[in-house]
Amino acid sequence: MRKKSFRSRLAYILIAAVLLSTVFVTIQPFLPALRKETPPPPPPTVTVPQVAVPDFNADSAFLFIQKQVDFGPRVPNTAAHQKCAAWFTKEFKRHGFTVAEQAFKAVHYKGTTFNAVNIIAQYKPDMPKRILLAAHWDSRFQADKDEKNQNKPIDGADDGASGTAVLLEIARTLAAHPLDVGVDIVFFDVEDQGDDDGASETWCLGSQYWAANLHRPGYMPYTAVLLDMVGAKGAKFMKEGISMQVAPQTVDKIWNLAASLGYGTYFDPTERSGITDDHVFVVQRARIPMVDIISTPNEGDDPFGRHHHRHIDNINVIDKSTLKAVGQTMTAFVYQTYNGVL
Ligand code: 1BN
Ligand code: ZN
Repeated sequence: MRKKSFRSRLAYILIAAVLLSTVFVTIQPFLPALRKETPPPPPPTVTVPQVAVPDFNADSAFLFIQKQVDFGPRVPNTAAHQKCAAWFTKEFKRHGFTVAEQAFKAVHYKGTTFNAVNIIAQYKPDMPKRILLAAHWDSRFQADKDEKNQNKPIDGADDGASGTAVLLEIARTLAAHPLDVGVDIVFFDVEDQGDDDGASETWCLGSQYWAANLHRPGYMPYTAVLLDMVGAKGAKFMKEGISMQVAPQTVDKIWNLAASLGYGTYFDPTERSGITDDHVFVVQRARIPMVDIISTPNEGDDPFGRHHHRHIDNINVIDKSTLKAVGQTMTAFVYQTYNGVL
C-alpha cells in the first residue's frame, strides 16, 4: 500500500515535470516580452557641430585672377609659368596646407617636351573623409580662335585663372573657418595646350599624369568637383553629360544648392553633351567620379563663349558676380557636406 502510494506520487511528479517542460517550451519565445526588460541602450550619436557657411569674397578671388594674369600667360616652359607655380605653393602653405609639386614631363602634340607641374594642396591631410576640388592652372599657348595674333598666347583670365582663383579663395576661407574634413585642392597643368583638330588625349596632360600617379595610392575622395571657366560675364553652367553619367546626385546637389542661394540664372538645370576636360581622365583612369562645372553660354558659334581661346579672355571678361555665384555655391557645398546636410 505504501509502495503503491510512492509509485503514484512518482508518476504525478513525472507527469507534472513533462507538463511544465511543455509549457516552458511553448512560452519560451515570448519570455523576453513578458519579462520587463530594460531596452538596449541607443546607438551612440555622433554629433557634428554645425559650422555656418562663410561668405565667399569675390573681390579677393578677382585679385587672385589679376595676380595670375600679371605673371603673363602661364604656358609651360616660360618664366611666368614657373613663377606662378611658386606663388600657388607659397599661397597654399600660408593657409596651412600641405603642398606637393608633382613635376612631370609632358610631350606637346607639336613635339615640344614641357616641364610641367601639378600642384597638390592638402587641407588636414590625416582626415580620412576628403573632398577633392580641382582646376587647371595653365593658359593656352595660342589664340587659335582669334582673328589677330593667333600664334600668341592668351591671358586666360577665365580659361585657367578663374577656377584656381575660386579655389584659392576657398583655401583662404578654410584657414579662417576651420572644418574637420579633409580637402584636397589639385591644380592640373597642361590642360589647355591640346589640338583642336586632334585627339582628346592631346588635352588635359596634367590630369592624365595625376590620374596615373595618384598622390596617395588608392586615393578615393568622398566627392570631387572640377571648375573650369567660372569667372566670365554671362557664364552659364549646364549639367555636363559625363558628370551626369558618373555623379548625377552630386550634380543635382550642386545645382539645387546654387538655385537655393539665388544663383539659378548661372546654374541652368538643362543637361548638355559631355565635354573633353580634366574630369574625363580622372573618371576613366583614376575611377574617381568627378563633376565638371564649366561655362557653356553658347555665344555666337562658340559653345564656350566669344572669349574662348581668343585674346579677349583677359581681366575685362571677368565678372565678380559670376565669381560670387560659383564661389558661394562651392563654399556652401564644402561646408554643408561637412555639416551632413549634403
Ligand atoms: C575647356 C576649356 N577645354 C579647353 N579650354 C577643354 C576642351 C578641349 C574643350 C577640347 C573642347 C575641346
Ligand atoms: Zn581652354
